[in-house]
Amino acid sequence: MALTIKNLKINLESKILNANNTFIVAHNNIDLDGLGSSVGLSLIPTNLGKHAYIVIDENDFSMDTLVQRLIEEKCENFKFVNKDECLDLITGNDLLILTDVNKIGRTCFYDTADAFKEIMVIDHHETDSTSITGPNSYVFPDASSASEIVAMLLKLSQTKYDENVATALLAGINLDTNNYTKNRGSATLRIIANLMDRGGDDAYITSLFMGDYSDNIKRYEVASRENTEFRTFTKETTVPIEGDEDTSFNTTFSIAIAADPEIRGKVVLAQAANYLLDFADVSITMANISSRTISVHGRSKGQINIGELFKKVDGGGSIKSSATEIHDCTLEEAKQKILSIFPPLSKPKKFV
Ligand SMILES: [Mn+2]
Repeated sequence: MALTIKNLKINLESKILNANNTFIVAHNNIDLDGLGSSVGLSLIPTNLGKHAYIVIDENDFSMDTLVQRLIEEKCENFKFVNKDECLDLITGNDLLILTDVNKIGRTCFYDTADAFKEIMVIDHHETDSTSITGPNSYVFPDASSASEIVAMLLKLSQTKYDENVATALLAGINLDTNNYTKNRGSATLRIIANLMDRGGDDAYITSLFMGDYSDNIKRYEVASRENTEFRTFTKETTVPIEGDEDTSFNTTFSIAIAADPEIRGKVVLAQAANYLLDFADVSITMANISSRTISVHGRSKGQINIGELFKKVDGGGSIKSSATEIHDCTLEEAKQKILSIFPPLSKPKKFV
């Protein structure tokens, strides 16, 4: 079958009707195009009397702030689930749609693709050897964005949608075309006009990007010179040598820790930890998120397993990223508690 929106519509509708549930997932670290196209796509199963779920498996401190705001302000009525909730809902006869991505490895289902009976791909990125290909893969590299493809699909299927969905789709196109200036063909421009006719709010999208400035700048406030100190610690690395005695050497690692006396949000603390990791092997940020709770975020370049270390303070995470909360103590006490999970540390160095 030729790769056209019409064929996509026919194939998609029959797959949806044959499945119990439809799950929609974008790439990890979902962006506005992933969100806009997911929201638009979810209308198709709903219109066919089927359940549709959008899977976003990010914890609340790592999600793109623009995506978070668009979800809160425009997409509240959609069914969002995380990966675990999705796996609980699976019946054995379900459809997974990848949007804005064509590789299962770039989604949260990298290890659980087998749970779905059918997988479809709707995307605009070029494919390579690790992409999902075949008759259920609809990749249109000439489209500006996944949102453009989905807007065309909704138009073709005469699906009705409100101004919030139009805005979400427009936001996806806006992001991927750099405010409608690059990668857009005449088809893109027609879809942009159509979405604006349907109430797509470009002024809102522009304000979304402006608001990102305020969120972004806060990371530098958290990681200010006043709040941040650097320390080092050493760790032994053992090198096994075949048929000989192992040899070892000590490596010195740096850690940057920022303790901010202001009340902060988790997103900002996570962004500040990411920022500080440019300057150290491990970064920690912390601040009160309420009067009695301190939120702590850790990042590592990978040589130090930060998730493992955070287990000692009731936290969790992975080798490179972790978080925990500490209750009913001062910021300084919380800081000492976090520093104590590391090997003996050097004296602090500040750059005030
Ligand atoms: Mn995209």
